Amino acid sequence: MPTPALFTDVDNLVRAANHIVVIQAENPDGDSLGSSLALEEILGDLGKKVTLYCPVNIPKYLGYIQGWDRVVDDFPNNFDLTIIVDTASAVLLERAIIPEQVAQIAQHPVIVLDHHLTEGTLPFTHTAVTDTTVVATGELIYNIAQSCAWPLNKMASEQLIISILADSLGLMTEATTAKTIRAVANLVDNGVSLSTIDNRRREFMKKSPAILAYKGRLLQRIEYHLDGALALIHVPWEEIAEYSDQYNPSVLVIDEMRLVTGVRVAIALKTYPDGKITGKIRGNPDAKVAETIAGFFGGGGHPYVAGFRTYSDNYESVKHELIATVDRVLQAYDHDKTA
Ligand SMILES: [Mn+2]
Repeated sequence: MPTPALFTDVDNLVRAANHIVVIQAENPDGDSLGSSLALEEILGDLGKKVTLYCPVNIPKYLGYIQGWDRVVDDFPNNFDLTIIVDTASAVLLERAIIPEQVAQIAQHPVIVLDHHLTEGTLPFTHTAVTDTTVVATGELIYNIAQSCAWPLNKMASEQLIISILADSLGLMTEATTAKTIRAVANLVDNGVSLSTIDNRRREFMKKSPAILAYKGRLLQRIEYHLDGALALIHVPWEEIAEYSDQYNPSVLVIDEMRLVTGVRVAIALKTYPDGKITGKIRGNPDAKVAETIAGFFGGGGHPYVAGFRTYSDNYESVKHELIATVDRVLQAYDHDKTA
C-alpha cells in the first residue's frame, strides 16, 4: 500500500504543475476513463489545465460515461506533468507513447496511478503509486483526494463511482472491500445517483439484432479443451472489422463461456492482419490464474481478469502453446492448493 508520504509527493507534483496530461493506455475501460475524467474535474478545480489523452478511440459501450468525448488522440504539447492511469505495463503503453513522446514526457515529472499486480518497466523516471489493495484506480484516486484534501465535486464523485463500479463489477468482485463500499457511499453523499448512472449504462449496452445474431454464431464456435476446463473462442480480423465498432466480439461471449459447467478459464483470441494476436483471459474462483497465464505471453492483469498481446503469423501454434500453458498453470495451481 502506498504511504501517506507518497500521496504528499503526488500532491506536491500536482500543485507545482500548470498543464497536466492524463494518459490512458491502448485498452481504455470504465476504470481508466472514469479515473481520467475524475482527475480532469479535480485538477481543474485546483486551477490546472488538463488534457485527457488516449491513443485509441473510446469504445462505444463507454458512451454512458459523460465527457468521454473530451479524450483526445492528439498528443498535447507544452505540458509539465504526466499522469498515467490504470496501467504501468510498457506493452500496453507502447502505442500510447511513441518514442518522440517519451522524450517529451521524460522532461517533466511522471506519476503512475495503478492497482495492477504486474509491475511496469517504463522508459522514464516516474513516481509509481501502485495500490493492489484497492479494486480500481478510481478508489486509489479517492484515497489520494481524501489524504490531500483535493476537491471532489459532484461530477468528480460520479466519475470515481463509475470507475469503481466498472472494475468491481458493481462491488461484487473479491477485491472489493468495506473500504471500497465506504468510498462509494461517501461519493454518493456528494449528490450522485447510482440508478441514473446504471440506466445510462444499460441504454448503451443494448445490442442491435445483427449483433445478437453474431453472438449466436460465436456461441456455436466455442472450443472446449483440457477436458472442458478451458473454453476458447477465436475472433478473426474480418469479424473485428465488421462488428467491433458496435460491440467488442470477445465481450459478447467471454462471460457466458466462463459460466459453462466445468469451465475454469475462458479465453478469447483475436487475430489482426499485422500478425498481432491478443488474448483476453477470464478465470473462475477455482482458477485464479488469469494473470499467470497472461504473464507467459508478456501480458498481465489480475487473478480473474488478464490480457496479453503477442505477434505471430501462425495462429494455430500460438493456440497450441496457449492450451499447453493453461494446462501447466492449472496443474501447478491445483498442486499448490493441495500441497
Ligand atoms: Mn483498473
